[in-house]
Amino acid sequence: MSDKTNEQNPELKAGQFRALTEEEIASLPGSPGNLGRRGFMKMGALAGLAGVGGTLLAGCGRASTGEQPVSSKAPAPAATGMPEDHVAPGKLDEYYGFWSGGQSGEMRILGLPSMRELMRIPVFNTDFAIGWGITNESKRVLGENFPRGGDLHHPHMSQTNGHYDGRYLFMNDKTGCRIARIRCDVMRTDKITSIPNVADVHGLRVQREPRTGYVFANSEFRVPSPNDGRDLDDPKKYQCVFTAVNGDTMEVAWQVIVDGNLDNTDCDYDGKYVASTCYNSEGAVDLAGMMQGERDWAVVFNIKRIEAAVKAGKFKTIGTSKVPVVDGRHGSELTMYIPVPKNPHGLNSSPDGKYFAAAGKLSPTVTLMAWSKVDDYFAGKLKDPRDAVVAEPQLGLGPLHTAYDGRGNAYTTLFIDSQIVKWNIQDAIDAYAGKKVNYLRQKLDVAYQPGHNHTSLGETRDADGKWLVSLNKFSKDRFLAVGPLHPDNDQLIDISGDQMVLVADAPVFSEPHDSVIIPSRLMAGKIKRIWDRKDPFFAETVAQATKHGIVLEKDSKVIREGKKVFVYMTSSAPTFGLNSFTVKKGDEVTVVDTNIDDIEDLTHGFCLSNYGINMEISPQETSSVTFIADKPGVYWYYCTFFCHALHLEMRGRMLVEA
Ligand code: RUQ
Ligand code: CUA
Ligand code: CA
Repeated sequence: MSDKTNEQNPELKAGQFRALTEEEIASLPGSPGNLGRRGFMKMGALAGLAGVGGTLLAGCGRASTGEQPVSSKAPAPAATGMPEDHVAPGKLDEYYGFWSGGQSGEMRILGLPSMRELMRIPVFNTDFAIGWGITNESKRVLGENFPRGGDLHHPHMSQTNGHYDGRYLFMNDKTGCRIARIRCDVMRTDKITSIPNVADVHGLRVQREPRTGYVFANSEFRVPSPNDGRDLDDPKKYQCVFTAVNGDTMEVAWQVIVDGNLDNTDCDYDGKYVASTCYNSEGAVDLAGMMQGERDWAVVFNIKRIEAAVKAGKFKTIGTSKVPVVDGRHGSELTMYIPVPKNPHGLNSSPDGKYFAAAGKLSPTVTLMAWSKVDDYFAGKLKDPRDAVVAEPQLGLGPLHTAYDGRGNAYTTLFIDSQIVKWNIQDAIDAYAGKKVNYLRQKLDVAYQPGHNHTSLGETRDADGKWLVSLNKFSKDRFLAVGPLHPDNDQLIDISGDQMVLVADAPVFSEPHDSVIIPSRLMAGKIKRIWDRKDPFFAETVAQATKHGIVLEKDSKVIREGKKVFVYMTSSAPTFGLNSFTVKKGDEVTVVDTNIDDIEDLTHGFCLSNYGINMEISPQETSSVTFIADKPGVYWYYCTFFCHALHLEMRGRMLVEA
């Protein structure tokens, strides 16, 4: 590899990461060095703490009729100077946002506070732009016969001792019953694991302590066990299992059978417990049935006891799966069922490591439970699991998810009220104990109907209390019309002061459920600017070339093995190593292209006309694709990433003999 300098930053060698300078960091919105302007931007924005009635709409009628709140009680900052989310041209964002892409199946990277979309990372979907689902390298990750799509809900970054560690992002595919891992150094999906014995995978979280460790996944839909045609219409025999996956090997470690179902999940900060909400304790298969009980529950899993049970062989397996499955239904010493009203949804641990909150959804309350009481329960010192509850504040209609600022406050989305409610944890605890205190701090109208919310670093010990995003399911009138399908509206809210201040609306394509917000300084130096030739992502392709005596960095050559043809070529702006190659109709052709340019941002593509093939080949990357040359004739391949003044001339011919 040559020692060329990086063209954009001449002081750096190619591939070196250029971190923000102190000066640049200080100039970013929200930086300590920039507090003057920030303070100046704080406007009144007081929202009324009008009484929260105990009335509860039956279901979410107002949401589905699309009725809107009349006015926003919290206006955006006045147009004096630059808005707080303004990131000047050439400046870098202070935070990364890793955004779920919902049923698009992809993950997205945003910059905060600008809310600019920086990149899309295909995960469960196919993507022609980079050839995800087309290249051999991506198919090795996706597996044989992969479903061509997925419903990605919850991205979470790996942690060490309750701090983000920049190694991996993990996420679920609700429809395809899978979890995926993205390598943060190259921002590429590197493993996808299918979860057995489940009908979907919804809630997902990572172990915080001592590290990730386990990745925990919920199945929400109850099905027969095994789901092989037995007990088809006998819902009493349906079940859900909770799953722990080893985040290093991505193998399923163990599963736990539960009563009811499992919705969202989160774990503690001590590595001892993980908890999930259940909204279908009724075991119903219709809407009315699932809303029958006034309470459902949160179920807590005792990780050490489950590991011990598995080790002692106290498990079974289901169907053809070899995964150990333990029984955690009522009466088991592995679990604790804490009654919670009503059809609870989000489950969120507080960054002080003390509490976890279940949002009531059909109850106007959030139920706050203490991990220390869970300790007491498993030690036999607490008889009634309900005594783990330390607060149950009344917040408003349709509480779904709660985020934290690290200063003792919690922020809960109210789906039906279209609001974020800020409340104080200690005051809520005192009120539950009978003191006369107002735990409500502010209600902020959001537009409209929020699902998840997320604070910067709020799911770690480092919660910094700067930003909150409200991931709103409806945008209605907030953007230019684009057809009957509307974008979602992700709103950026400044929470650094006493009052929440709405800062920006950001339209997003369906349907981000969840996101994590991570300081860019934490990722500094961790993200590669060009590929390493030894990268495992294409190691198998390199090994195959070596068997053919090919040195990918210099050889451009065709090798035939019977009806299999291997076409090796380099790419270097603005030429492919092969100007043409010839195959016969019916040959199985494998094109292996290596980008030998080692200049940052100099990506090539290989697109083969009329064959439905395109792939990205970034600097120092090798990409390959295998197809049947089933149409005789001349087929041009051309470069799809603008790489040079003669980019259009970067092309060649595949000649297919009849
Ligand atoms: S959970 S808001 Cu997957 Cu709430 Cu979507
Ligand atoms: Cu290579 Cu465009
Ligand atoms: Ca229920």
